[in-house]
Amino acid sequence: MTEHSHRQHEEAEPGETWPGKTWPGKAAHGCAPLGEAPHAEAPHAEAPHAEAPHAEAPHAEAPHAEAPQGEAPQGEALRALAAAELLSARERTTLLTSVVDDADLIRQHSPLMSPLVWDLAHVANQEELWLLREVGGRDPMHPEIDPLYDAFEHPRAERPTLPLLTPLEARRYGHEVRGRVLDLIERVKLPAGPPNGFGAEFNGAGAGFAFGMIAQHEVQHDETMLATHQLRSGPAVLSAPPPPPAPADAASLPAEVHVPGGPFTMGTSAEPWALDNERPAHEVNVPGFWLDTTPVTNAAYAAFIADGGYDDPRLWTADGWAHRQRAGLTAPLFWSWEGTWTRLSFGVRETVVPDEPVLHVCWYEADAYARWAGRRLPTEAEWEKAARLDPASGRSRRYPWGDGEWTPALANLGQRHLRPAAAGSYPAGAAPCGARQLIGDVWEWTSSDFLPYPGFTAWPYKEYSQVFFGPEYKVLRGGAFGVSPVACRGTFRNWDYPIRRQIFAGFRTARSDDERPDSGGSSPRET
Ligand code: AVJ
Ligand code: FE
Repeated sequence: MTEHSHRQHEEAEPGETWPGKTWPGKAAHGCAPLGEAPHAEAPHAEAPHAEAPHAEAPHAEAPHAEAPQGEAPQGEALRALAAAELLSARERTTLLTSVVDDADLIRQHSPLMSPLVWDLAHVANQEELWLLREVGGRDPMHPEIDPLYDAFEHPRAERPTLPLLTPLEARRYGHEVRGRVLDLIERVKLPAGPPNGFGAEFNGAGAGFAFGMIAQHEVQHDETMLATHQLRSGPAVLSAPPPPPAPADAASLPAEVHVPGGPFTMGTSAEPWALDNERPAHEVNVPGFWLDTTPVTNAAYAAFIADGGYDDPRLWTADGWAHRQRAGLTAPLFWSWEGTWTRLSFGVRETVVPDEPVLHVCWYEADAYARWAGRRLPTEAEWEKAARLDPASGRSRRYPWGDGEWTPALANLGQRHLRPAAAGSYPAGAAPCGARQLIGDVWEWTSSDFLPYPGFTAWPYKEYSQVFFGPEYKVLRGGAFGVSPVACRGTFRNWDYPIRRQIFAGFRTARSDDERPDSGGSSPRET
């Protein structure tokens, strides 16, 4: 596809930003000097470290109005939680890499993606680097393979040509690392630190954060591997029960909900496993706005197509129109017109379901749709305010439903279903403003560039987030059905190029208080 060949020219895959480039003693190429690489000291004895002084935290905590995180697990509870999260991530990794044969694991299903066997060994390699070496002070197990699994050394398109571990070797490596990590979790000292150790050395007070970071890394690759499965051709190998049916009130929900103007606390300094780009908590003033109650549906998106949305340059930004022309975009990725719209879903061609959120659209398509609807994409701050602000207390909560952990009744997460639920689903997970499905179902494009928050400090190294900050990447929020709850919360930030469509992304639209409703095309619910 044109779209794919175009993308092959892109460098730095955002997909591979996580713990990777600058582990101790490893030279990096390109831009940023690596002065902030994690400490590069000699191997040390396992976990005898005294608690690191909290002054090592990379930023001073500003006063903020976040919900208290009194229940943040510490000590033994943290040990159990870390082990459970790592084990559940591995169950999913194992499933995604065992439903296809070895030839399929080695094959590259799209130039946008790594062969699945690369993800498998990369996950193990990152776990070895950050947990066994950094937390546990162990020597490298197979230093010669490190460069193969450094996401910055080789773009995805190149990975099939590397002398990668075979599927058997990759599985064995993963098992060996994991066995040692489970031993380490049992024995490591997990001191109470700044919120579970963010910003503190991994061989000291930062150990708890390191385990959470690696659990989140693996589940993020589980989502990446799920996207590879969606791109792969051949008979279906994955299946899952459908999400719960839409509740009775789904059809009568208001099209949009109001969020009053005023300040709110964006980002977090209290969430124990929040990654560097989610920090610190800071106050942002967000003027009043209206937000779609649900993500934009397939039916609404089909109306945009039928109305000539793909043929009207006035609806697109200049870059968006150029991309639409070059890539020949006429409908979401995986859609095909067969007298009716059909879509390919994990190897099964099906009729597009009208009331499901639209999936596999790029930022340019989302932006054009919003203009057609007389609206715009929400900013990242608007999205987070709608999702987190509790008007009763004035505090920002962890999730739209409150501070309590996810349960399956609250949002479509965790690859339990392989599709989004109908728009209007999950009433128990609604935000105070009335918006539904802010968490789960589909990632939601926002209008915002991926930028650091005031007071940002890169941790544990610049290549996780910092090297991606700037106008080339747009922020996505909320998480999709393929995202694990351990890597999903009201503050979590994802980012990608505005042309990307293989991710599980949809969107919802917004308008400011002073922007009229229906100033442009049909609103989503009039179709
Ligand atoms: C944060 C989702 C952009 O998978 O593309 C995994 C996460 N970085 N390994 C991605 C990640 C390195 C990253 N995103
Ligand atoms: Fe990675």
